[in-house]
Amino acid sequence: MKYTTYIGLGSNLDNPIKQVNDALDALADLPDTTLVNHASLYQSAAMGNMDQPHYINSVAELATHLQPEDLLTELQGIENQQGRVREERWGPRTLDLDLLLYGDVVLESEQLTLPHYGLKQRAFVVVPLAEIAPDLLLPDGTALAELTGLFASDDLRRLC
Ligand code: ROI
Repeated sequence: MKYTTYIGLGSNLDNPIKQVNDALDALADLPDTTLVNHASLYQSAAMGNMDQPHYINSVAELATHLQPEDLLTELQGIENQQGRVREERWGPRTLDLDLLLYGDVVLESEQLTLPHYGLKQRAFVVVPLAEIAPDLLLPDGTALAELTGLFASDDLRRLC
């Protein structure tokens, strides 16, 4: 079975634009997986602990034969490859890859929660996701288009 899955990318250290672009290249190279599309890059103030640099975020759409846990392992491999050390919660990071959605799968395990727990509340996830999947329905039936209106236009700046 091939599944459509969406990955959130974020970085605010060590040349964040390059980190996100390198991560998109790495996603395109994953086994049994195709990079179908990706959103523009967006800049935003840090959510949570504000005392850190602005973030660059994007979202990628993949078509994959990998199971969710195996995909998660691959994502952690890319994070590690790009110099990520397990840093403080809410702190700055070289590269964060979040498994946002995997088909319509709803799952809560020790390793993984699907859909990603913060998805609906985060402008830096919802806005790029809506750019590439404007008609998407979340597994609970929420239309993504309903969520985009909840964020202020200055929450995010679209770069390219
Ligand atoms: N804030 C923004 N704007 N973008 C992120 O990717 C991001 N990632 C995080 C926290 C620290 C929650 N804040 C963020 O992990």
